Amino acid sequence: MRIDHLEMRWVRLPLVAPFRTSFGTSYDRDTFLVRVVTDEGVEGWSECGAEPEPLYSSEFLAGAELVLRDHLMPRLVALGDRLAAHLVQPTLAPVTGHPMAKHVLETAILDAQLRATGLGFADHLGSVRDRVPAGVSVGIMDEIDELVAAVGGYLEQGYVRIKLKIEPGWDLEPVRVIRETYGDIPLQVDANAAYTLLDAQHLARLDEFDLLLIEQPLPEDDMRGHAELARRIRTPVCLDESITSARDAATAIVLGAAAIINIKPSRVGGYLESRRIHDVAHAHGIPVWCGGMLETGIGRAPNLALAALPGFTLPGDTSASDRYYRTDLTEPFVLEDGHVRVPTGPGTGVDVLPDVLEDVTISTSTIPWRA
Ligand code: NPG
Repeated sequence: MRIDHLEMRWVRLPLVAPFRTSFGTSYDRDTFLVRVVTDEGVEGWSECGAEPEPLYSSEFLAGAELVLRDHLMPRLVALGDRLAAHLVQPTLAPVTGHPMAKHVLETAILDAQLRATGLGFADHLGSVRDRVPAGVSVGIMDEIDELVAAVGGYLEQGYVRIKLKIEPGWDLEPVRVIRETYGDIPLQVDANAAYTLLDAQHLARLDEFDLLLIEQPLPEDDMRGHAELARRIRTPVCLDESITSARDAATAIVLGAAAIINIKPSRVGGYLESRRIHDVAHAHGIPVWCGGMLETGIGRAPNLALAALPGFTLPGDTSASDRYYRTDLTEPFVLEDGHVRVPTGPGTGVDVLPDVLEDVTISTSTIPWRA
Protein backbone atom coordinates (compact mmCIF):
# COMPACT_ATOMS: atom_id res chain seq x y z
CA MET A 1 0.00 0.00 0.00
CA ARG A 2 1.22 3.50 -0.82
CA ILE A 3 0.07 6.55 1.12
CA ASP A 4 0.11 9.94 -0.53
CA HIS A 5 -0.41 12.15 2.50
CA LEU A 6 -1.60 12.27 6.07
CA GLU A 7 -3.93 14.89 7.44
CA MET A 8 -4.14 15.82 11.11
CA ARG A 9 -7.26 17.57 12.19
CA TRP A 10 -7.77 18.99 15.66
CA VAL A 11 -11.40 18.92 16.75
CA ARG A 12 -13.43 19.96 19.78
CA LEU A 13 -16.89 18.54 20.39
CA PRO A 14 -18.97 19.71 23.36
CA LEU A 15 -20.08 16.83 25.61
CA VAL A 16 -23.80 16.70 26.42
CA ALA A 17 -22.82 16.85 30.11
CA PRO A 18 -19.53 17.32 31.96
CA PHE A 19 -17.80 14.03 32.74
CA ARG A 20 -15.92 13.93 36.05
CA THR A 21 -13.45 11.23 37.01
CA SER A 22 -10.85 11.00 39.77
CA PHE A 23 -8.31 12.54 37.35
CA GLY A 24 -10.35 15.54 36.20
CA THR A 25 -13.48 16.87 34.52
CA SER A 26 -14.06 16.96 30.74
CA TYR A 27 -16.51 19.47 29.28
CA ASP A 28 -15.54 18.82 25.67
CA ARG A 29 -13.92 16.09 23.73
CA ASP A 30 -10.65 17.55 22.48
CA THR A 31 -8.63 15.36 20.17
CA PHE A 32 -7.09 15.09 16.76
CA LEU A 33 -8.19 12.90 13.90
CA VAL A 34 -5.84 11.29 11.44
CA ARG A 35 -6.82 10.76 7.83
CA VAL A 36 -4.45 8.95 5.50
CA VAL A 37 -5.08 9.03 1.76
CA THR A 38 -3.56 6.35 -0.46
CA ASP A 39 -2.21 7.09 -3.91
CA GLU A 40 -5.40 5.48 -5.22
CA GLY A 41 -7.50 7.95 -3.24
CA VAL A 42 -8.69 5.52 -0.56
CA GLU A 43 -9.06 7.15 2.87
CA GLY A 44 -8.37 5.74 6.30
CA TRP A 45 -9.60 7.51 9.45
CA SER A 46 -8.86 7.29 13.13
CA GLU A 47 -9.18 9.24 16.35
CA CYS A 48 -6.48 9.83 18.94
CA GLY A 49 -7.31 8.54 22.42
CA ALA A 50 -4.98 10.90 24.26
CA GLU A 51 -6.30 13.67 26.50
CA PRO A 52 -5.11 17.30 26.51
CA GLU A 53 -3.23 16.68 29.76
CA PRO A 54 -1.22 13.63 30.89
CA LEU A 55 -3.61 12.70 33.73
CA TYR A 56 -5.19 9.40 32.67
CA SER A 57 -1.84 8.16 31.38
CA SER A 58 1.53 9.72 30.58
CA GLU A 59 0.46 10.53 27.01
CA PHE A 60 -1.21 13.78 25.99
CA LEU A 61 -2.40 15.22 22.70
CA ALA A 62 0.37 17.65 21.86
CA GLY A 63 2.99 15.02 22.72
CA ALA A 64 1.20 12.40 20.63
CA GLU A 65 1.14 14.75 17.65
CA LEU A 66 4.84 15.45 17.94
CA VAL A 67 5.81 11.80 18.37
CA LEU A 68 3.61 10.81 15.47
CA ARG A 69 5.05 13.41 13.12
CA ASP A 70 8.73 13.32 14.10
CA HIS A 71 9.34 9.79 15.30
CA LEU A 72 6.64 7.39 14.08
CA MET A 73 5.64 8.54 10.63
CA PRO A 74 9.21 8.70 9.24
CA ARG A 75 9.76 5.05 10.22
CA LEU A 76 6.64 4.01 8.33
CA VAL A 77 7.50 6.18 5.33
CA ALA A 78 10.80 4.27 5.15
CA LEU A 79 8.86 1.03 4.55
CA GLY A 80 7.88 2.32 1.11
CA ASP A 81 5.50 0.00 -0.76
CA ARG A 82 5.79 -2.66 1.94
CA LEU A 83 3.63 -0.58 4.29
CA ALA A 84 0.82 -2.71 5.74
CA ALA A 85 -1.10 -2.48 9.01
CA HIS A 86 0.49 -5.60 10.52
CA LEU A 87 3.97 -4.10 10.03
CA VAL A 88 3.19 -0.90 11.90
CA GLN A 89 3.77 -2.27 15.39
CA PRO A 90 7.07 -4.08 14.68
CA THR A 91 8.34 -1.09 12.69
CA LEU A 92 7.52 1.32 15.51
CA ALA A 93 8.76 -0.99 18.28
CA PRO A 94 12.12 0.86 18.64
CA VAL A 95 10.15 3.91 19.83
CA THR A 96 9.50 3.27 23.51
CA GLY A 97 5.97 3.72 24.78
CA HIS A 98 3.49 6.13 23.15
CA PRO A 99 0.78 3.52 22.48
CA MET A 100 -1.88 6.17 21.80
CA ALA A 101 0.23 7.82 19.09
CA LYS A 102 0.97 4.38 17.61
CA HIS A 103 -2.70 3.40 17.78
CA VAL A 104 -3.95 6.42 15.86
CA LEU A 105 -1.48 5.76 13.06
CA GLU A 106 -2.00 2.00 12.85
CA THR A 107 -5.77 2.37 12.89
CA ALA A 108 -5.88 4.90 10.03
CA ILE A 109 -3.61 2.63 7.97
CA LEU A 110 -5.68 -0.45 8.80
CA ASP A 111 -8.86 1.40 7.88
CA ALA A 112 -7.43 2.43 4.48
CA GLN A 113 -6.12 -1.08 3.85
CA LEU A 114 -9.47 -2.69 4.69
CA ARG A 115 -11.45 -0.12 2.68
CA ALA A 116 -9.23 -0.86 -0.31
CA THR A 117 -10.14 -4.56 -0.08
CA GLY A 118 -13.79 -4.15 0.95
CA LEU A 119 -13.37 -5.96 4.28
CA GLY A 120 -14.73 -4.56 7.56
CA PHE A 121 -12.96 -4.36 10.95
CA ALA A 122 -15.38 -6.92 12.41
CA ASP A 123 -14.59 -9.61 9.83
CA HIS A 124 -10.89 -8.77 9.89
CA LEU A 125 -10.66 -9.06 13.68
CA GLY A 126 -12.82 -12.19 13.92
CA SER A 127 -16.00 -10.80 15.45
CA VAL A 128 -18.79 -13.27 16.10
CA ARG A 129 -21.74 -10.99 17.00
CA ASP A 130 -23.67 -8.41 15.00
CA ARG A 131 -24.55 -6.31 18.04
CA VAL A 132 -23.01 -5.80 21.47
CA PRO A 133 -24.57 -5.10 24.86
CA ALA A 134 -24.04 -1.50 25.94
CA GLY A 135 -22.96 -0.32 29.35
CA VAL A 136 -22.60 3.28 30.42
CA SER A 137 -20.00 5.02 32.55
CA VAL A 138 -21.42 7.56 34.99
CA GLY A 139 -19.15 10.31 36.27
CA ILE A 140 -18.66 11.66 39.78
CA MET A 141 -21.35 14.22 40.69
CA ASP A 142 -21.71 16.96 43.28
CA GLU A 143 -24.80 15.39 44.86
CA ILE A 144 -26.02 11.81 45.23
CA ASP A 145 -29.50 12.86 44.00
CA GLU A 146 -27.97 13.96 40.71
CA LEU A 147 -26.30 10.55 40.38
CA VAL A 148 -29.55 8.71 41.14
CA ALA A 149 -31.33 10.73 38.46
CA ALA A 150 -28.57 10.17 35.89
CA VAL A 151 -28.47 6.41 36.50
CA GLY A 152 -32.27 6.24 36.36
CA GLY A 153 -32.23 7.99 32.98
CA TYR A 154 -29.69 5.54 31.56
CA LEU A 155 -31.61 2.52 32.87
CA GLU A 156 -34.77 3.87 31.28
CA GLN A 157 -32.95 4.15 27.96
CA GLY A 158 -32.06 0.46 28.27
CA TYR A 159 -28.38 0.40 29.23
CA VAL A 160 -27.66 -3.10 30.52
CA ARG A 161 -24.84 -2.24 32.92
CA ILE A 162 -23.91 0.80 34.97
CA LYS A 163 -20.36 1.81 35.86
CA LEU A 164 -19.87 4.39 38.60
CA LYS A 165 -16.71 6.43 38.75
CA ILE A 166 -15.37 6.46 42.30
CA GLU A 167 -12.65 8.22 44.29
CA PRO A 168 -11.90 8.56 48.02
CA GLY A 169 -14.92 10.36 49.50
CA TRP A 170 -17.23 9.23 46.66
CA ASP A 171 -17.39 5.45 46.84
CA LEU A 172 -19.38 3.49 49.48
CA GLU A 173 -22.27 5.94 49.73
CA PRO A 174 -23.05 6.38 46.02
CA VAL A 175 -22.77 2.61 45.49
CA ARG A 176 -25.07 1.93 48.45
CA VAL A 177 -27.69 4.41 47.27
CA ILE A 178 -27.66 3.12 43.67
CA ARG A 179 -28.02 -0.49 44.92
CA GLU A 180 -30.85 0.49 47.24
CA THR A 181 -32.63 2.53 44.58
CA TYR A 182 -32.27 0.25 41.57
CA GLY A 183 -31.84 -3.20 43.14
CA ASP A 184 -30.02 -6.01 41.44
CA ILE A 185 -28.75 -4.21 38.30
CA PRO A 186 -25.35 -5.15 36.81
CA LEU A 187 -23.16 -2.58 38.59
CA GLN A 188 -19.41 -1.93 38.65
CA VAL A 189 -17.04 0.81 39.78
CA ASP A 190 -13.96 2.48 38.29
CA ALA A 191 -11.37 4.21 40.48
CA ASN A 192 -8.85 5.29 37.82
CA ALA A 193 -5.97 4.50 40.16
CA ALA A 194 -7.23 6.75 42.98
CA TYR A 195 -6.41 4.40 45.91
CA THR A 196 -3.40 2.63 47.40
CA LEU A 197 -3.02 -0.75 49.02
CA LEU A 198 -3.44 1.01 52.38
CA ASP A 199 -7.12 1.41 51.39
CA ALA A 200 -7.65 -2.36 51.13
CA GLN A 201 -9.89 -2.57 54.19
CA HIS A 202 -11.97 0.34 53.01
CA LEU A 203 -12.35 -1.16 49.52
CA ALA A 204 -13.37 -4.49 51.08
CA ARG A 205 -16.50 -2.68 52.31
CA LEU A 206 -17.66 -2.63 48.69
CA ASP A 207 -17.91 -6.45 48.84
CA GLU A 208 -21.44 -6.41 50.25
CA PHE A 209 -22.76 -4.69 47.12
CA ASP A 210 -22.05 -7.62 44.79
CA LEU A 211 -20.36 -5.54 42.14
CA LEU A 212 -19.36 -7.10 38.83
CA LEU A 213 -15.88 -5.68 39.34
CA ILE A 214 -13.73 -2.86 40.64
CA GLU A 215 -11.65 -1.32 37.88
CA GLN A 216 -8.08 -0.08 38.35
CA PRO A 217 -8.19 0.73 42.08
CA LEU A 218 -4.41 1.21 42.39
CA PRO A 219 -1.70 3.02 40.38
CA GLU A 220 -0.89 1.85 36.90
CA ASP A 221 2.51 0.40 37.83
CA ASP A 222 1.30 -1.45 40.94
CA MET A 223 0.73 -4.92 39.56
CA ARG A 224 1.86 -6.56 42.82
CA GLY A 225 -0.48 -4.30 44.79
CA HIS A 226 -3.44 -5.36 42.66
CA ALA A 227 -2.55 -9.02 43.19
CA GLU A 228 -2.40 -8.44 46.95
CA LEU A 229 -5.63 -6.43 46.96
CA ALA A 230 -7.36 -9.20 44.99
CA ARG A 231 -6.56 -11.56 47.88
CA ARG A 232 -8.07 -9.14 50.41
CA ILE A 233 -11.38 -8.23 48.74
CA ARG A 234 -14.15 -10.33 47.20
CA THR A 235 -15.06 -7.91 44.39
CA PRO A 236 -13.23 -9.07 41.23
CA VAL A 237 -10.33 -6.78 40.30
CA CYS A 238 -10.32 -5.55 36.70
CA LEU A 239 -7.31 -3.79 35.18
CA ASP A 240 -7.42 -0.90 32.72
CA GLU A 241 -4.44 1.52 32.89
CA SER A 242 -2.02 -1.26 33.96
CA ILE A 243 -2.51 -3.27 30.77
CA THR A 244 -0.72 -1.86 27.73
CA SER A 245 0.17 -5.10 25.94
CA ALA A 246 -0.54 -8.81 25.69
CA ARG A 247 2.56 -9.36 27.83
CA ASP A 248 1.13 -7.14 30.59
CA ALA A 249 -2.06 -9.16 30.36
CA ALA A 250 -0.15 -12.43 30.75
CA THR A 251 1.74 -11.03 33.75
CA ALA A 252 -1.41 -9.73 35.43
CA ILE A 253 -3.25 -13.01 34.92
CA VAL A 254 -0.41 -15.18 36.21
CA LEU A 255 0.13 -12.94 39.26
CA GLY A 256 -3.60 -12.95 40.07
CA ALA A 257 -3.73 -9.16 39.61
CA ALA A 258 -6.61 -9.24 37.11
CA ALA A 259 -9.73 -11.40 37.16
CA ILE A 260 -11.10 -9.28 34.29
CA ILE A 261 -9.46 -6.97 31.74
CA ASN A 262 -10.71 -3.76 30.14
CA ILE A 263 -9.31 -3.48 26.60
CA LYS A 264 -9.02 0.00 25.10
CA PRO A 265 -7.38 -0.09 21.69
CA SER A 266 -5.78 3.32 22.05
CA ARG A 267 -4.25 2.44 25.43
CA VAL A 268 -2.59 -0.68 24.02
CA GLY A 269 -1.31 0.65 20.70
CA GLY A 270 -4.07 -0.51 18.36
CA TYR A 271 -6.57 -3.16 17.34
CA LEU A 272 -4.02 -5.88 16.56
CA GLU A 273 -2.54 -5.75 20.08
CA SER A 274 -6.11 -5.55 21.43
CA ARG A 275 -6.89 -8.81 19.70
CA ARG A 276 -3.75 -10.41 21.14
CA ILE A 277 -4.79 -9.31 24.66
CA HIS A 278 -8.22 -10.77 23.99
CA ASP A 279 -6.62 -14.04 22.88
CA VAL A 280 -4.35 -14.31 25.93
CA ALA A 281 -7.24 -13.56 28.29
CA HIS A 282 -9.64 -15.88 26.48
CA ALA A 283 -7.15 -18.74 26.65
CA HIS A 284 -6.94 -18.23 30.43
CA GLY A 285 -10.70 -17.97 30.92
CA ILE A 286 -10.40 -14.28 31.88
CA PRO A 287 -13.36 -12.17 30.63
CA VAL A 288 -12.63 -8.94 28.78
CA TRP A 289 -14.73 -5.92 27.87
CA CYS A 290 -14.19 -2.91 25.68
CA GLY A 291 -13.48 0.39 27.43
CA GLY A 292 -14.17 3.83 26.03
CA MET A 293 -12.51 7.22 25.95
CA LEU A 294 -15.50 9.31 24.92
CA GLU A 295 -14.80 8.45 21.27
CA THR A 296 -16.79 9.99 18.46
CA GLY A 297 -18.31 7.64 15.91
CA ILE A 298 -14.91 7.41 14.20
CA GLY A 299 -13.33 5.67 17.17
CA ARG A 300 -16.52 4.00 18.39
CA ALA A 301 -17.11 2.03 15.18
CA PRO A 302 -13.96 -0.11 15.34
CA ASN A 303 -14.40 -0.46 19.13
CA LEU A 304 -17.77 -2.08 18.47
CA ALA A 305 -16.16 -4.50 16.01
CA LEU A 306 -13.61 -5.45 18.67
CA ALA A 307 -16.30 -5.81 21.33
CA ALA A 308 -17.97 -8.45 19.14
CA LEU A 309 -15.06 -10.92 19.54
CA PRO A 310 -15.96 -14.09 21.46
CA GLY A 311 -14.05 -13.29 24.67
CA PHE A 312 -15.83 -9.96 25.22
CA THR A 313 -18.36 -11.48 27.57
CA LEU A 314 -19.10 -8.38 29.66
CA PRO A 315 -20.89 -5.23 28.44
CA GLY A 316 -18.44 -2.45 27.53
CA ASP A 317 -18.37 1.34 27.74
CA THR A 318 -19.71 1.23 24.20
CA SER A 319 -22.63 3.60 24.67
CA ALA A 320 -24.79 5.24 22.00
CA SER A 321 -23.67 8.51 20.40
CA ASP A 322 -26.23 10.61 22.32
CA ARG A 323 -24.65 9.65 25.66
CA TYR A 324 -21.72 11.85 24.57
CA TYR A 325 -22.70 14.23 21.78
CA ARG A 326 -25.69 16.10 20.47
CA THR A 327 -24.26 15.63 16.98
CA ASP A 328 -21.72 12.89 16.31
CA LEU A 329 -19.09 13.00 13.55
CA THR A 330 -20.70 9.97 11.89
CA GLU A 331 -24.28 8.72 11.62
CA PRO A 332 -25.16 8.25 15.29
CA PHE A 333 -24.90 4.89 17.00
CA VAL A 334 -28.20 4.20 18.68
CA LEU A 335 -29.31 1.97 21.52
CA GLU A 336 -31.62 -0.84 20.40
CA ASP A 337 -32.90 -3.00 23.20
CA GLY A 338 -29.75 -2.24 25.25
CA HIS A 339 -27.44 -3.10 22.37
CA VAL A 340 -25.46 -1.21 19.74
CA ARG A 341 -25.10 -2.63 16.24
CA VAL A 342 -21.63 -3.56 14.93
CA PRO A 343 -20.92 -1.74 11.64
CA THR A 344 -20.49 -4.01 8.63
CA GLY A 345 -19.23 -1.84 5.75
CA PRO A 346 -15.60 -1.73 4.53
CA GLY A 347 -13.02 -0.52 7.07
CA THR A 348 -14.63 0.98 10.16
CA GLY A 349 -17.93 0.89 8.28
CA VAL A 350 -18.77 4.51 9.04
CA ASP A 351 -18.33 7.71 7.08
CA VAL A 352 -17.47 11.10 8.49
CA LEU A 353 -20.17 13.74 8.04
CA PRO A 354 -18.36 16.62 6.30
CA ASP A 355 -20.59 19.43 7.62
CA VAL A 356 -20.30 18.33 11.22
CA LEU A 357 -16.57 17.87 10.77
CA GLU A 358 -16.19 21.43 9.52
CA ASP A 359 -18.18 22.75 12.47
CA VAL A 360 -15.94 21.12 15.06
CA THR A 361 -12.56 21.57 13.35
CA ILE A 362 -10.05 23.85 15.06
CA SER A 363 -7.11 23.37 12.70
CA THR A 364 -5.87 21.08 9.97
CA SER A 365 -2.40 20.26 8.71
CA THR A 366 -1.35 18.04 5.83
CA ILE A 367 1.91 16.14 5.86
CA PRO A 368 3.15 14.54 2.63
CA TRP A 369 4.03 10.84 3.07
CA ARG A 370 7.64 11.34 2.04
CA ALA A 371 11.04 11.30 3.69
O1 NPG B 1 -18.08 5.77 27.58
O2 NPG B 1 -16.34 6.32 26.39
C1 NPG B 1 -16.94 6.22 27.48
C2 NPG B 1 -16.25 6.70 28.73
C3 NPG B 1 -15.88 5.56 29.60
O3 NPG B 1 -15.27 6.02 31.82
C4 NPG B 1 -14.93 5.97 30.67
N1 NPG B 1 -13.72 6.31 30.27
O4 NPG B 1 -11.24 5.85 32.73
O5 NPG B 1 -12.21 4.49 31.41
C5 NPG B 1 -11.99 5.62 31.79
C6 NPG B 1 -12.68 6.80 31.13
C7 NPG B 1 -11.79 7.71 30.33
C8 NPG B 1 -12.35 8.73 29.62
C9 NPG B 1 -10.44 7.55 30.28
C10 NPG B 1 -11.58 9.60 28.88
C11 NPG B 1 -9.64 8.39 29.54
C12 NPG B 1 -10.22 9.41 28.83
